[in-house]
Amino acid sequence: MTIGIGGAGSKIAAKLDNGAVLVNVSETELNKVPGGGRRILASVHAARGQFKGSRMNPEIGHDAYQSIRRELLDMARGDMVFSSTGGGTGNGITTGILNDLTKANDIATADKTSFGLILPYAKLESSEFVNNTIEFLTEPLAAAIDSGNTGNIFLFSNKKKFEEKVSEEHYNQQLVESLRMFLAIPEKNDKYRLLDGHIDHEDFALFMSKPYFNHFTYFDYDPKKPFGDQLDASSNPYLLEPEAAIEALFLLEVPKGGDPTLFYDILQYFASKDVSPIYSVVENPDRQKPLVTVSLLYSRKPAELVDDFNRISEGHAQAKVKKSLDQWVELEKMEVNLEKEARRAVKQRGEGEEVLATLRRLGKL
Ligand SMILES: Nc1nc2c(ncn2[C@@H]2O[C@H](COP(=O)(O)OP(=O)(O)OP(=O)(O)O)[C@@H](O)[C@H]2O)c(=O)[nH]1
Ligand SMILES: [Mg+2]
Repeated sequence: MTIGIGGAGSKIAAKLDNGAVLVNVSETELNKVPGGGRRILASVHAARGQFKGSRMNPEIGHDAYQSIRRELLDMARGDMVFSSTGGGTGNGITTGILNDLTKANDIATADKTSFGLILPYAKLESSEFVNNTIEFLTEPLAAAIDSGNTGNIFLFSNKKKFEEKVSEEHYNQQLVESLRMFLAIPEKNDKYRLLDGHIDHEDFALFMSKPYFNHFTYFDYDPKKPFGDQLDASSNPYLLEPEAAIEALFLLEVPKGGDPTLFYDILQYFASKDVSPIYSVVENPDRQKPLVTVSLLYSRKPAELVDDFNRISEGHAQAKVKKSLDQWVELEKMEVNLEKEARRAVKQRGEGEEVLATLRRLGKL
């Protein structure tokens, strides 16, 4: 089952799963979402009906979480939850879920909840969205991951949507299709002739239950070129860029009669990174060229996470993100950020390292 919370979360969950449970504090918003299954209206203390959203205020969402807490926690077991991090409803309610997971003991593998989070594109989106996101990443999300009680976290980005001016509907469709490629791995193992390795539903569920960030991608694999170069050039544009992988999984689909030994080079690449992936190789008669679907699990500390978010924002948005950091992140983390900012500025102006040294001496860094 899939759960969609707030505007973005509901629209994306409903596209992925016709039986998705959709949650909002606004009846109007709930009724507008096409597809999906059951609707749950979380109650805020409104005098006359609930037709408004949380107006970008996560406190309202968090408040409303109390009214659906038990039901939602129950449903979220072994499930995938979608939400944006910028608005009030999705952020507030998902914060509630994450805080409760952080406090829980011994969540079984099969009961872990994975999260699909939609991050704003700070360069063009409002600073409320940016502030809410930074608070969400550094506090409830970081704590929940540290507790080891979540499953995979997928950090979707709206960068491509804004840069390429894609309609919301179309973008959601592309994002969901991309996610489907990854989620289809166990079914493809059932459906196609297995040539080597094996990823069954249990293996896949175990992988999904690990408390790391998941960056998955897929591309036509050219066995004559180094796998690593192709992987680096093919990161998924709907997700934040990955960091060094801790664990990995891949499915290689080769055409009919294709070479079933191509995967050894991929294994070797991962071995050079000290990663032993789980994998499988199948024969897909519909393919003309080998296709590989890869997933990397990686870990980030809160400050680094904000930095990743910062990196996709670019240009003048840096200032906006930094202003928000002043509010939310302790001094130590900010210093790291200032140093980076200074480095970037110095490089841009073509000045040398000595400027940095001077700034440091003056106590500006
Ligand atoms: N990709 C994508 N992003 C969306 C969509 N709808 C909203 N967003 C993004 O999500 C953020 C806003 O969050 P919403 O999900 O609309 O907010 P909410 O959780 O409903 O909270 P409130 O509206 O404040 O009550 C912004 O970054 C938007 O760009 C969508 O359908 N697709
Ligand atoms: Mg909304």
